Amino acid sequence: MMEKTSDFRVLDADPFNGGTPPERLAESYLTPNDVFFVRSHAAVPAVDLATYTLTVEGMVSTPLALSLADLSAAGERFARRRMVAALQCAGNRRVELQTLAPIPGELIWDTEAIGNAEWGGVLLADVLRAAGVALDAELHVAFEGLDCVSAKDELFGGSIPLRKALDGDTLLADTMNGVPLPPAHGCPLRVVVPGWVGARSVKWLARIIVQDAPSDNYYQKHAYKWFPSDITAETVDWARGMMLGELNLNTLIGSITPAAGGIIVRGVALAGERTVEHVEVSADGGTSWTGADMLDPASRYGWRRWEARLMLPPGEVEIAARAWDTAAATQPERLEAVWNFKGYMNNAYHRVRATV
Ligand SMILES: Nc1nc2c(c(=O)[nH]1)N[C@H]1C(S)=C(S)[C@@H](COP(=O)(O)O)O[C@H]1N2
Ligand SMILES: [Mo]
Repeated sequence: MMEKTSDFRVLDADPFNGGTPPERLAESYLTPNDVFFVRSHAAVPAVDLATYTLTVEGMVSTPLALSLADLSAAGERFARRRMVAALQCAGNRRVELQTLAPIPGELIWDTEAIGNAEWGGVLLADVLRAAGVALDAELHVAFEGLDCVSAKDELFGGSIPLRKALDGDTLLADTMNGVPLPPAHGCPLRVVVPGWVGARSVKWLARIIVQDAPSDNYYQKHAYKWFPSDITAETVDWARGMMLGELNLNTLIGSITPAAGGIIVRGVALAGERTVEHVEVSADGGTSWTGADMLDPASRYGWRRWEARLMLPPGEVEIAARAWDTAAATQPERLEAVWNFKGYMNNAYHRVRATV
């Protein structure tokens, strides 16, 4: 794909899926668009910008049909906002879980499926208010994209509770790092649900439906559900399980480079809707820890890069990293503690082997 760098890690050519190589993960605060991960369940849809319309329908008093001009005319109907937010696929770090048991039919991501961007657009809350949405905490806001997943004979979609949609942070974004959304990332318009799994940030957005239940879409009702560790592909009841929403606390090691007398470890950390307070690394399996320097200020939705220097004798070593959030919570030590048969939300200590 022309829009990506030559070192972009392609996991699947059709539909196009891939992400950031680990050595570039913590390179910059904002992930450049040409190395930002792509998770798409179908081909990029052809969108005619001249006739493109976003509809807002369902349980609203004034259904809307908005053109791109309606949405983007600065300061006219809707105030424009900018927000830095990390986006992460719920399946990121699945490769480690697969060492416990096979996870068939899923993309086997290492750490590629995460990025941090500055998104620009209008607030979903403002658009919902303009449509006269009922202020009922039990409602849901469903999104539908323009990409048709042929195997499912269905457009991609999903939903979030109305309380999240009205939180004043969820964006209908038309820019990414200061330029119009690239085609692979949802041009001309996508949802950005900050702090939540990437699947709810529907790309190529065409319809918003306010309704009294979560979306019936396959990607809400079936995929992107979390099941307890004792549930298997054979025993699963798809009507059960938890629809994934907020992201959990996680830290990812990007690069490990030699330094005088040891190594420098760099990575990123994020905490869903909370804030990353601290990151630490261990070279002895978690018995002792060294605090990392935080390279970015505390942020609610943006990630924080970190860097740690470890003095080590020459040899093979396994580095483990964990983060702490503002509730003084940290990550589970072992992969077994986070196992679920679909391989979502792995936030066990991140362990990477290196040679000093
Ligand atoms: N329309 C549409 N929106 C979508 C998807 C999709 O396949 N189609 N994939 C979702 C998933 S699972 C993720 S993780 C994010 C990825 O966003 P990105 O490709 O911009 O990184 O988009 C979400 N929005
Ligand atoms: Mo995803």
